[in-house]
Amino acid sequence: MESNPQTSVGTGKTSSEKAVIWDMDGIIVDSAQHHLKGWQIVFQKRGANYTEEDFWRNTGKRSDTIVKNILGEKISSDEIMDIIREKDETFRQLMGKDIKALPGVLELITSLKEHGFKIAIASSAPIENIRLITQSLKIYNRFDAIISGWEVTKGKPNPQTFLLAAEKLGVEAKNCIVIEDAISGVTASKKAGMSCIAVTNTTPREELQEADLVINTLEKITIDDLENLLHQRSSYMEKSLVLIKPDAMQRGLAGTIIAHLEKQGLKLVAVKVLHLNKALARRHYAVHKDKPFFNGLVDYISSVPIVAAVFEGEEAIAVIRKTMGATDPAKAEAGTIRHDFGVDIEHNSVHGSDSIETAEKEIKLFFTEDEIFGYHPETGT
Ligand code: RTP
Ligand code: MG
Repeated sequence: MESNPQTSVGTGKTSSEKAVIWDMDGIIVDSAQHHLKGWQIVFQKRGANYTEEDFWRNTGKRSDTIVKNILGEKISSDEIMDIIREKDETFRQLMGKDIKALPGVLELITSLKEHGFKIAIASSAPIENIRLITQSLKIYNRFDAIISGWEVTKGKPNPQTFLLAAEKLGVEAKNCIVIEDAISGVTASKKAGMSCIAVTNTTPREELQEADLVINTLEKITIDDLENLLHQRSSYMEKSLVLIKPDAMQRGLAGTIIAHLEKQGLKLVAVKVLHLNKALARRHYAVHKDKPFFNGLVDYISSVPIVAAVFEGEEAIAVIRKTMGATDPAKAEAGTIRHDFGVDIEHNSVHGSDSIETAEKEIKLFFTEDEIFGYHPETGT
């Protein structure tokens, strides 16, 4: 018996490490027909029909979800476990005779390890299936972490499986690429804030468009393609400082403004209430120090306690500037924060950084690194 791949919990804060997280069924092996057969046998015994269409609709989902989808929510958890055990035993008997890696898989795993990528399996399958397949392909020990469907409370399309994989690997979500064939897996990877390559092994191309890259086979994927995906992603992901200005604070609009920004898909990664002193106000608005309105602006922003926040997301800076609207509320487009809540050019409710460089400087004025939490959109958990 081979030893367990490393499963220690990382800090999640390392920045240079990168990882590829593999789905197993439909990506590493073509196991669909054996799964279908296994399900058909157990469902038939219980008087339910399980068509190929049912099968494809449920692909990528965890077994307990599939049982409930077919036999109804009322079924007891003991019975669910019996059905799944029986199905998996049948599956492993059928699969055991027929384990072949899909084209390009073994070569890509070797190449990833040579190029310093960490690799994990994050599958909805039980650990017995993962062991059977990876041990028979002699790749079990190559993985730095293995997550089975039963280690999470919510299966794909919830992002938990992938977030746990990233945590075990000690690699930030934005530096992870998921390889998936199922729609639920692609959705989970995007909710986890990861890049995604979808392979059309089991699902038509047009249904996988949420992925960053859709390909027909892993044979053609190169390390350069993967590096490009990560680079593309890191250039989209931005942080921006947002201040809720005194006029909005005095009218109790902080929550409303934060909600507006969250609705744009931005994530709140740091927030505090503070009363700016003049020195901090001057440093924050230093670019305007020679403008006639500078002193008034400094007095205003330091007049009462305000909210400072950091938002993160794809092109966060542009998204926030657009959501805020023009500096002068009178010129701001309808529906923008400044149009809806701003009073005049000074009392314009909100500040947002205007470039990547200013965002970096401004965030450092208000927050230490420990106060900022990385992109970690654990939706529904
Ligand atoms: P902010 O920095 O506050 O997000 O606003 P912004 O980028 O849209 O505008 P910016 O040009 O950076 O100006 C900073 C703040 O100065 C005040 N201002 N007053 N009286 C004036 O002509 C004038 N021009 C700018 C505004 O309160 C603006 O938010
Ligand atoms: Mg500005």
